[in-house]
Amino acid sequence: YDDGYQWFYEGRNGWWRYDPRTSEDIENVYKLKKTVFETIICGINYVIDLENLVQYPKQNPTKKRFIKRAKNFELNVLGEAGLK
Ligand code: V3L
Repeated sequence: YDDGYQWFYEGRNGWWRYDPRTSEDIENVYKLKKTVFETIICGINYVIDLENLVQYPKQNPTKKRFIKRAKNFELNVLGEAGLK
């Protein structure tokens, strides 16, 4: 069922919602209590680290962004996957 929780990643002035497929993948991994997994976003391999609540491109671990699990209304949402 859908409990309304979604996943967000950090922008400069707020939070972007992940695309629905990636958000669902993260939620499933979160519920399995797994900590780290990899996924492809826009053709780029990202590491999603649910222990430290960050994502980063596998090839560039310095480019970390915070990620967050929340309901839409709890955050200032900038848009979805870069689209306003
Ligand atoms: N989903 C979609 N695009 C992403 C994601 C993701 N999970 N992670 C990174 N990118 P990096 P402001 C973001 C994009 O972290 O003005 C936003 O979606 C990322 O896009 O070095 O700072 C906006 O489109 C960036 O273009 O791998 O809030 C844009 O930044 C690129 O991948 C500006 O947002 C490199 O990010």
